[in-house]
Amino acid sequence: MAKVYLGLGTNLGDKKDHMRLAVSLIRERIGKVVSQSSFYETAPWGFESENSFLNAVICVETLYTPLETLRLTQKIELDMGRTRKSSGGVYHDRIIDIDLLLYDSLTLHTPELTLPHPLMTQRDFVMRPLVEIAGDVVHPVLGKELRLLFPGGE
Ligand code: PH2
Ligand code: MG
Ligand code: MG
Repeated sequence: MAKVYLGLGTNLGDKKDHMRLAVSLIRERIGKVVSQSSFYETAPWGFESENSFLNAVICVETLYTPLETLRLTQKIELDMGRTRKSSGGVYHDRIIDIDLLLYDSLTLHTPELTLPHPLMTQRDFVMRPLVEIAGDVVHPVLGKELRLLFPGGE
């Protein structure tokens, strides 16, 4: 069984509802949700929008490979009504975004998927919830506990 950390984000409509639905679809389709952070209200990062985000991180135990997990999360995004996909660092408002952050201590570089998520340590909206549930997990590339990589952590 692999432990995968997923980052969830939404900035449209009933955000709490979208978060709860995403978590239950992940539980049904991907595996047991073994921990879940609080929901954090955050300002849009990397683009302008009047819609603030709700962000959270969950840890899921799964039998799926990283690429299978990616495809399953993308299908959940589509089924929940996500229309536009971010590409080339251009972001849009969204009903739900599910990102693979860490998959055990695996490092992976493919056109479809890079693990750990290459931008995660730069994003407070990822690191704050991630450190809440996985502060003692070691970043597979940087070799440090996550709580040491987050400015607010100690
Ligand atoms: N996701 C992005 C870009 N910017 N900002 C916040 N606050 N939360 C997000 O989840 C987020 C973002 C790309 O997926
Ligand atoms: Mg994202
Ligand atoms: Mg995404």
